[in-house]
Amino acid sequence: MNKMSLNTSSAIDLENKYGAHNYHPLPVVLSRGQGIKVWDVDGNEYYDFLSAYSAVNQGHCHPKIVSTLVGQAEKLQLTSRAFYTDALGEYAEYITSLFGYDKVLPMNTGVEGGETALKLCRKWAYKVKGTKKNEAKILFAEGNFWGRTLAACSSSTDPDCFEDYGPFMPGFEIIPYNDLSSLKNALKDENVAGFMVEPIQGEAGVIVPDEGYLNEAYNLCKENNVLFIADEVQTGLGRTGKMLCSDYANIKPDILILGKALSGGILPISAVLSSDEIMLTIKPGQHGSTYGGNPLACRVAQVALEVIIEEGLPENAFQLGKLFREEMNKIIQKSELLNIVRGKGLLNALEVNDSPLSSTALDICHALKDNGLLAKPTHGNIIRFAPPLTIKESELLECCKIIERTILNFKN
Ligand code: IF1
Repeated sequence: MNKMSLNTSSAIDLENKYGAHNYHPLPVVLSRGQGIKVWDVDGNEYYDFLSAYSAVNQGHCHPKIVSTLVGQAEKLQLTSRAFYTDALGEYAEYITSLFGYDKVLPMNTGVEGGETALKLCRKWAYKVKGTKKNEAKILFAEGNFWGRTLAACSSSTDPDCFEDYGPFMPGFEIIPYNDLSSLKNALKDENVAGFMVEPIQGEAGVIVPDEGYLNEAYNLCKENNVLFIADEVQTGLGRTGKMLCSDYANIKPDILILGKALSGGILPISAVLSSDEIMLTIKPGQHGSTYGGNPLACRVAQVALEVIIEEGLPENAFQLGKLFREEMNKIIQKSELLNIVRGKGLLNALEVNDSPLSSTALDICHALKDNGLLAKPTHGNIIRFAPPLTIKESELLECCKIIERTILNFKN
């Protein structure tokens, strides 16, 4: 690892001295971003292959999104939902017609989207399905990750997420991911009201389920009058090579959760989309948030979606994702260090041929950083690669060369 400059080390010291230690960042101090690149405080340039965990699909500081942000910020930023604004209705019409739903409930972070979806599911169970009050159950898949709230921790199977945060939310049940028989079995319980699932499990290590799993899971839920809730916070908005990862399965989730790139990485914006039957079970005053649906977020989200469409980002992710996996497979052939590459679109992961308890994947990420590319391991021995979807073929090939050079020169 290169020796740290004073700028870098002083910034790291400050953050460590005064900031909570709830992360262990790579030793790089970023100060500027543009498109697929970021620069550190010493002016070193890096390709960003994390995209803030798929929040920066449109590239850093996208000019169209920034100018919309600035324009609205100078006009009206936040009123609360105590009043109407000229931005929310237009945005709500735009996003509901874009994804084909009756209504949107605007929130801020992805986990608030998840919480909202689960509250809608429970309300719908009691008010529409007729489940006995406080008996509704919701299914989650092993390895799921949908945020850091106590409800999210209650559905987690990762000790780092739930340890010492009990007691946990009742009514949550965990079934294996990518396992239709366990879902079928769990659905025999008439109190099950919903199944919340990621079409590809991001944090678990970019786990792509078998062809047909999502479609069949959706059908099983339909047959049992159970809501299929798609958490597309990370997989949505072009990341996996389609506008939604659910599109590969030709399914229309009963509740769709979006976040991250819904703002192009400019500010926290999430959205929950659903039908009138489900959405209108929540009456005025029964759910909300100070910032949810604020005019700044509405204008930014709408232009962030327009950019995804106008610039053909899902199609670009589809094509360049294939190229990336082809290039990674060539490296795998040349190196003992790597097992496999997996993913869809530009959500991919390399599995390192070492114990998940080893630091090899992290050490490789340090070496990648020294070679000008930023990536981070998810669990243990898996490195996630997720550049902004605006990346060009020539840039992707340049990054594949950086990854190849790093892997072939890597000394444990
Ligand atoms: C962290 C992980 C990724 C998500 C899915 C909901 C949320 C997330 C599928 C919640 C958030 C973020 C959270 C961030 C790191 C990152 C992450 F490593 F934590 F698991 F991407 F994989 N659904 N994921 O991936 O959205 O509330 O954060 O806006 O907490 O460390 P949020």
